[in-house]
Amino acid sequence: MSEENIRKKIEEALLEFEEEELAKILRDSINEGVGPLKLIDILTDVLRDFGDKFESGEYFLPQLVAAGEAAQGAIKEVLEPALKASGEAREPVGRVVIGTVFGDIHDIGKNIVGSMLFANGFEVHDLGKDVPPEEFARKAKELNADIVGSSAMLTMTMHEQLNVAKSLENEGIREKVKYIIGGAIVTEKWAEEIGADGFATDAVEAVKIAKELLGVM
Ligand code: B12
Repeated sequence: MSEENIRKKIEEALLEFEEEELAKILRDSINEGVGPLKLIDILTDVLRDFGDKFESGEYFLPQLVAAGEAAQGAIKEVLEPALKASGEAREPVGRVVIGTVFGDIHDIGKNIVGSMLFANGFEVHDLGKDVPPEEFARKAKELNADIVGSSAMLTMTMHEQLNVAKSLENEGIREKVKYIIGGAIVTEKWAEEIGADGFATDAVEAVKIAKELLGVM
């Protein structure tokens, strides 16, 4: 199968939210000798394209979310093990720990940010939703993360973003990591108030800021 064909099939599977079909396409391509790194490049390129189409209004949010989830599932199931086996793993541009703050179960935006960071070469450790502040700090320390990102969608839970900053201090890693925040209620003023290194109102901006903070082009 040519690269163009693989891309087309991946795109179709993502549009149909077919995680199993996607996994099959990736497995078949690997069996035909296509490297897992190449497949990640194709897959992330398709995801980036979906992101652009969402921004321009061509695709809708559920498509973006479902595509992101299907891609993440297939990457974990097929590509990550294949990469490990082939020894082809590349150095990530940075390591990110991300999650939705304690008391908050909104995770659609956070998942999109995670997918986009992954698509742009970051190693992403997603802690999920309703994550206690200490967990962000503990995981960031354990993994020697470069960036910690927290998402908050409720007025009621935004103070937890401050608690994450405090936990990073308590763990003694606040100076070592860049802390970025996001979510519908987050403003530049709030980011400044809690001493965050950056904030973003969408996933494209989040990638831009993450790269800038690490000096990656
Ligand atoms: C979907 C949704 C839900 C779903 C969540 C499903 C899920 N799996 O996420 C459900 C139904 C569960 C839900 C529940 C509730 N919700 Co709700 N929900 C929404 C809704 C409609 C959309 C949110 C969304 O997904 N937006 C789309 C994504 C793509 O945008 P985003 O989240 O903003 O993310 C982008 C950016 O913010 C940024 N970003 C996000 N995270 C991060 C992280 C980092 C590090 C960075 C850099 C950037 C970044 O990039 C993202 C991608 O572009 C909003 C309304 C709205 N318009 O925001 C209300 C809303 C957030 N919910 C609200 C409320 C009140 C609730 C409930 C309390 C309702 C209730 N009475 O039970 C519960 C809370 C439960 C809880 N404890 O969390 C209010 C919050 C009001 C406020 N100011 O506090 C809102 C604003 C609705 C409203 N107008 O009243 N909700």
